Amino acid sequence: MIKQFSIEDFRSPQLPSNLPEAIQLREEAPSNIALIKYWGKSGLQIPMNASLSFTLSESKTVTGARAVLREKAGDDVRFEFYFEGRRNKDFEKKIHTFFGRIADYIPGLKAYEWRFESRNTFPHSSGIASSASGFAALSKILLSFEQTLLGTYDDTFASVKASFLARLGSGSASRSIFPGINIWGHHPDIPGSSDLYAIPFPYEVHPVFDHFRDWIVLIDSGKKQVSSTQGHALIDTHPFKNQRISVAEKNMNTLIAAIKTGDLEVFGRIVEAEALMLHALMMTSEPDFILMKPDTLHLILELRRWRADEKIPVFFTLDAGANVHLLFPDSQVNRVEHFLGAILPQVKLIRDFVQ
Ligand code: 2P0
Repeated sequence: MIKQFSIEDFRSPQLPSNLPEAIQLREEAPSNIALIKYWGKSGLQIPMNASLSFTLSESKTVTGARAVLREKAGDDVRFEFYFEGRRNKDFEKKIHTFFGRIADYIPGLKAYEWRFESRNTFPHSSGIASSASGFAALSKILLSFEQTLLGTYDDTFASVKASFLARLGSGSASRSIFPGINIWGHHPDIPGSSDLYAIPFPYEVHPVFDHFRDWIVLIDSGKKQVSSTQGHALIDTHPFKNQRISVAEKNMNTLIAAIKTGDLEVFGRIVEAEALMLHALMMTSEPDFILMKPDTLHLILELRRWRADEKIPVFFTLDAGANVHLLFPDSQVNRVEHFLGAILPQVKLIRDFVQ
């Protein structure tokens, strides 16, 4: 179990007086898919409920950084951010806010002038959470930077601090630091869980989840209809807010038990209930959002029919969009391929798996 850290633990010691002139770093981080959903937050990125996710393997952000020592440290972080070869001012705005939140925890940040170059291994607007992998990769760079200046941290602390920083960029990014299964947010029954950072699943995972698949069916690759900021804000005044908190807490306990024992039926029931509840919350917000498309529902209903007929362990989850994530054990790959070919023959697919 990971020991509990407080905000104070993430403050860094004083920098040495002779800093290196230039530092070059490169890190990558995968995206993740939430099974217990994070939807609703308060204060500075404090989640309303604990969430649990699978870290993916192939869908990653790769970021390089070059930091050159400034003559004198400034009051502001000086940087340029290039995404897929082009300077990206939209990302710079978000990262500027992020740096404002984390500068106190990475004291060397303002002593250098930065240039970041970043790319994703998955298609743009594919519905894969690029803010999760993007802020996780950036946070890992900041941790390597700090260790270059101050000496190496113990691996667990370095990852926990990277997760702490990543959360301040985007909540779900906190869950992209550790491989496998991550839990972010305090839960009364999970020792070591914290609102400040994610932890790796603190129990034994049943082997049925080894190399577990997440195939993302791209129903719609258009721009997101509801931004995460807007989505989280809708929960503040939502009539079902308190029920959501208690259901999420219970679902977490049931899902954890199913992951330990390998009970795929219970696993699927909870994962699908969480996906539908996320969408139900959006459909009952003020204003409301209907994010599913006809093909989303078509695929879900056909999947359920097929599953009932053939008794196969293939389940779905949804993000805040129309795309469907199919979750299943390694053993079902060929059958899922056939099923999709019959139901949505032209559809684009990203084949990923749990790291
Ligand atoms: C999740 N989502 O748990 C949920 C489920 C989307 C649906 O976290 O405002 O981009 O940056 O903390 O992490 C999307 O929200 O939100 C999200 P911010 P984030 O993955």
